[in-house]
Amino acid sequence: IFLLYTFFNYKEVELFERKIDSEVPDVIKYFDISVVIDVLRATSTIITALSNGATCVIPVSDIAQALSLKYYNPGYLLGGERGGQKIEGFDLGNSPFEYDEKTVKEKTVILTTTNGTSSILSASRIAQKVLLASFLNLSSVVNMLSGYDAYTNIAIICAGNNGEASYEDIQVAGAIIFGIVRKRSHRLSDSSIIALKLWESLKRPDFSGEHAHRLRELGFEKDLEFCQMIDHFRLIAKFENGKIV
Ligand code: 3SL
Repeated sequence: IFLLYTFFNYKEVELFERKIDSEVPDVIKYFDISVVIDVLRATSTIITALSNGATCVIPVSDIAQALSLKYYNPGYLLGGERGGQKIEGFDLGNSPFEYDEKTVKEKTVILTTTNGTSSILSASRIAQKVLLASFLNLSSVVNMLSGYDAYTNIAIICAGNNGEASYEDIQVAGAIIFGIVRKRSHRLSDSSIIALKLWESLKRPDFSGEHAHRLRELGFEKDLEFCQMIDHFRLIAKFENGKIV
């Protein structure tokens, strides 16, 4: 059976990790695939950077690590945010509009964000393969996942918002599940059913959650409009060997 499990925020992944460590000591990677979603805005921004020709994006969880990577690789672009705002001394923030072709083509980007980059790193500890999703590359992700065999188990990891669920991330999770369940037999966890039912009731992005409000207050209205664009890009973004390509 094709299994789909949804985490509503990446801190849940850490709890899950502890649980499988104690219950199943010799299991190294529990899921075949994990799909990380931080639609506002990390995965939307990374997918934009790669679509605009960035060589790769290196996700790191903390600022010190990002700065040290930049120190040893001055040619890399250093991007990221805390509290939604560009970090002092960094080349770029976390708005997809900053990652245009002129800026990122053939460049390696180091990125650190509040929830998104940590979610990607957590995902790689529980799954063999890690993909990134957003509304921007929705159909590419659905098509890829639908092609896996019947024994595949998939974790959809919503980055969430500082340990809370994010309304917008769960919509993307629901849209992915909606795409898959029409194509093949499946079994869904309860959290996946919740995400699916949410998307079935909405049918289009509704960016009215807490994080969207905060970004609006910070003046990122255009980012919100952009991140709602379904299938703006055809792209599969994978995290492997420490890099998103
Ligand atoms: O938490 C994150 O990773 C960010 O994407 C948050 S923000 O949209 O830049 O505020």
